Amino acid sequence: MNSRQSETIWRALDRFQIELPSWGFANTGTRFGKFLQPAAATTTEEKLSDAGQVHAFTGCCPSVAMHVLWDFPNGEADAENVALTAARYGVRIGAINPNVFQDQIYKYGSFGSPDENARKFAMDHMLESVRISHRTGSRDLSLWFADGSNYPGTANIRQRKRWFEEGLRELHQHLKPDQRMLVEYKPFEPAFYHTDIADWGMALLLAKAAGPQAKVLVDTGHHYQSQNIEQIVAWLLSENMLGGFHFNDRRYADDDLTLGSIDPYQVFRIFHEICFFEWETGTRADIAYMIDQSHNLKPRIEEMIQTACTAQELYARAALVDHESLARHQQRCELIDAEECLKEAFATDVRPLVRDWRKAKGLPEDPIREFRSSGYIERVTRLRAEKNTSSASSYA
Ligand SMILES: [Mn+2]
Repeated sequence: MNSRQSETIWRALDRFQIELPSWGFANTGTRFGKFLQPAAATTTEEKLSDAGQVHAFTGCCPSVAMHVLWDFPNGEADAENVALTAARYGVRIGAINPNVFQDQIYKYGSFGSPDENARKFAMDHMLESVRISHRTGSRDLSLWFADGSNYPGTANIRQRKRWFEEGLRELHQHLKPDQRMLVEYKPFEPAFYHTDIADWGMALLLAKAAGPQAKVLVDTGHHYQSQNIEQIVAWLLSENMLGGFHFNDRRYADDDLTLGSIDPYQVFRIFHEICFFEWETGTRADIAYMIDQSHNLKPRIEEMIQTACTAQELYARAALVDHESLARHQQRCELIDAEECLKEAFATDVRPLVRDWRKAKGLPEDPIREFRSSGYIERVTRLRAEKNTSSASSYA
């Protein structure tokens, strides 16, 4: 590796940060059940403490996405306290995730429900989430809707779209000028016939209808088999509508597996489209990288460290693509040479340089090993084991 390449990797590592999900530290599972871990976080404070560990050992996870229903049991009243707690553990509050799918009132939807009371209930929760974001200093409001229907003919799809447009437009008016709302899409589940925001095109149209501070959020697990996610990313970039990612990997459906565990080349290709865009335009894309994973078997903190390190490596490899050569080969339709530009960067082992970078930043060269020997897990297991013996009722 020449010095120009090392510099490229170094700069990439300096700028790459990825947000942790608070719900990734609690006992989560599948719809068939949960296997409880004695060290899993049982309170908001414990989640933030665990997130603080991930950041302390990796140096690239300074913020934590929060889930309003699970992390702010008293709603707005908890906001300042949660923000202070985060600071005490060396992290800050990131994206605020409202929950408009768990309450019984949402049986037939939230913003898309035919029941006016359900739509109003959802809006009230959204507005409280915005107020929470103001008090925690969070920039992004991250929106995912479980709305949809299970059987043909049971829902007025166009009417529901109008309700979504109205709801999102109203919500947008409550954002501060520097805030954003991110609209996430998902093709199916929990609804199995239609979901109201099923793909990136629908999310894009709704974000545009909502207002200029609304962008699209791409959850990598929310696509059909073999869908070209990096093309979606390239299109959203060119429209200045890519707001952020929920990263995870999948094999069959929305499996929420560890990023890059099944198809690291997919993650690399997504990062490549972003780095290529930035090289070509000379601008930094304003993208919130977030993890949205649920590990029912792996130890949670270690898995988050593993995810952050994987993301760093894949991002660094994508930054390594020789953009000048690639652009030239593309222009001349030199197919093999162009493709090899990507493969060359993807095949580069950046791990020695990542270790050097960590050393220079005062971070452990091997974060997982260092975390294991820190004694943290043994300590929190003693404190939490008993609380973790009874099955919690909510998802996280
Ligand atoms: Mn997601």
